[in-house]
Amino acid sequence: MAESISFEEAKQRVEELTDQLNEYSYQYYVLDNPTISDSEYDTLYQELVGLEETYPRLVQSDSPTQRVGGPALAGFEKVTHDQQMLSLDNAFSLDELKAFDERIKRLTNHSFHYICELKIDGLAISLRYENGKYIQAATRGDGTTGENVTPNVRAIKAVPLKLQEPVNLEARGEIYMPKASFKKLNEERDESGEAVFANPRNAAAGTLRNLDPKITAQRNLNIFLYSLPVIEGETIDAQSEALNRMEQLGLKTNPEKKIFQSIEEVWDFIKEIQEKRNDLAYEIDGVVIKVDELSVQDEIGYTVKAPRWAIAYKFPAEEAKTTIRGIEWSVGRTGTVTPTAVMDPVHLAGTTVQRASLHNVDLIKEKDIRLNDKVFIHKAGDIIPEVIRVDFSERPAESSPYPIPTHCPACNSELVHLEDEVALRCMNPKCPAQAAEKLVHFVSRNAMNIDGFGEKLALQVYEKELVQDVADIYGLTKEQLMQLDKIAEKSAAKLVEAVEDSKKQSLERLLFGLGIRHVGSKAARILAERFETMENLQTASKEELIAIEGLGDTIAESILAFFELEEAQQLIRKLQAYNLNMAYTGPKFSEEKAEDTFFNGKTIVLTGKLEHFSRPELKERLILLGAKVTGSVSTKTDILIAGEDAGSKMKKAQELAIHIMNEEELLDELDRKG
Ligand code: 1X8
Repeated sequence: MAESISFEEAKQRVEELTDQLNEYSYQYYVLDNPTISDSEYDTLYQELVGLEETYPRLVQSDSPTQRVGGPALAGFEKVTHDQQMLSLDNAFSLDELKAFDERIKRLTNHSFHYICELKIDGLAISLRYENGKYIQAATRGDGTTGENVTPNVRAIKAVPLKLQEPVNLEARGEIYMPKASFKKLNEERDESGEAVFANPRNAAAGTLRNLDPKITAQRNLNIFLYSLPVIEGETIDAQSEALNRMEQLGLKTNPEKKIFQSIEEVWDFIKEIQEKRNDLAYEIDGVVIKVDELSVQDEIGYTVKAPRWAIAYKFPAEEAKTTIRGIEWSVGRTGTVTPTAVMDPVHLAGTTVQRASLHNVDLIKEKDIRLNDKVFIHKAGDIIPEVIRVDFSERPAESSPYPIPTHCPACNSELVHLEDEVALRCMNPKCPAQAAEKLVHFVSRNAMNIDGFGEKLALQVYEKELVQDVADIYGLTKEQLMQLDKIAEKSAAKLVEAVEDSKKQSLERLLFGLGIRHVGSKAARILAERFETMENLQTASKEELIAIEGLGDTIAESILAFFELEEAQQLIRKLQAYNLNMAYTGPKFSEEKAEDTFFNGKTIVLTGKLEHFSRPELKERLILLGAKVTGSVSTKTDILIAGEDAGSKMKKAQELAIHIMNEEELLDELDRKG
């Protein structure tokens, strides 16, 4: 289609698609009100990608394809804020709020209102738009100078690339990670052996300060804007008006806001919000109370640090106090040694808590946590129990600093504290704790998914020395299994069968099961689909790995490092000797792929109107068959698939004597079996 229309027509269509897609995105991410299906969106998106590939000059700065365009950065540049980004004074009680109210009434004789908004627990951000186009995002930094995080923030879908009107403005707000996304991210990180984030705020900060916008794009950050320090050519009279104006322009604001006459009404609102706090999809740490009228705000003025016309009421943290009874050290499958505090059971935010992750040794030192200390605990992101601080006033006189282990609790080899890591690590590749955890992981549901082979059994066969590494489970006999606790002949036979069956599992499960650092189940699937066999992956170059959408440098490097290890090569040979399947047999293109398809490895260009396929549909199908689909005809092109009204691409293909295929032939080829 694209080729049969003129440049001018393509230009018009690109602009139309860009606007349309931005509008859908706005409805979905800002208004939380999707108006088309994901697949409809995707079809339009792919059409835009196709046109932009053909005519790169037509790519608009606000094109949705530009959200994750750029390369990873080397570092962040500094941005000086035109107006300082101030902090807020805090209040912790009704009395403090009343004092705030009285102070304000001393500073103005005018009547005014209070506007209440939620205090989002995220990272302050400043966004700038010129002519309605997104041009810059900067972190708060020290209030005067922040960091330029423009590419990362562009990857956040709730940030519009273009406003509803061509205005120049600066808006400020808070970037946050929803609780559910935080939970999911940490589960994935845990699964792939990466350090988990302590709370949603840290996860958001870590994501935003990451140099690769691709990572930001994967992480589901979100935003609420709450102030409009600059909007050129307009007069805004009140905070409530600023919020409405931002909403009108397409900037996402928080719906929970209300205007009141008195501080008593404000207090009722605070109580109401406190009740709902745990039901919100994101973390808040209080309510911000502002004088609504800007003329009164100006009259009241500022201290050096904060406005006098606003205050943050901070919720009392949901905390509990208990006693540390012990610290357990566990060795993960990648050798990280992590401490867990064991405490007297205590009730906290709806559950009984007895254990809290201490994350790493540095945290124990930092907070100076000792045995028998009384500590305050809370739940990060409403989910994860954490030790906040020690109550030093109750520390027993005879207490001494907690001795950090120097040797692995499982194998006694010396622990190391790697330069760039917070974790203590056992470097012994034969460490039994690591091996046992590796085995637990290998048989687990998302890996080889061996029926009946749970964690307990995995630990038992390891302890009984029936296996040394994951490959050994394929040599287990019924008789050996019957020696174990609670395993009768029948279940032993079933287990042997389940183990045997698992040899057929598709490559991605094996890859994930091997526990390569940073390779979670998602990355494993991408790798398996792309490389198809273990051998292809083992011989892949760094360039090939990095080129894959959805994989970053870290994963690529980790894969290369893994396959270079002699132990890894040996393990794979051993698994091969047991006849494990080492190819991708996953869903989707398995039937077609199993046959040596005609399109595999070919570079293909699509042109003209096709009767039976939409362009994106066909493109995806061809890619799944191993083809590379590009936008323009060159000497590298193997096949031009030409529909009705094919234009310049057809001509060029003829000149270059490239194989031209019509829709009929295409259908024949796709239907061909064997
Ligand atoms: C910080 C925050 C403000 C608001 C919400 N969340 C925050 N973290 C708001 O005004 N709705 S204002 C603010 C500040 O001025 N430092």
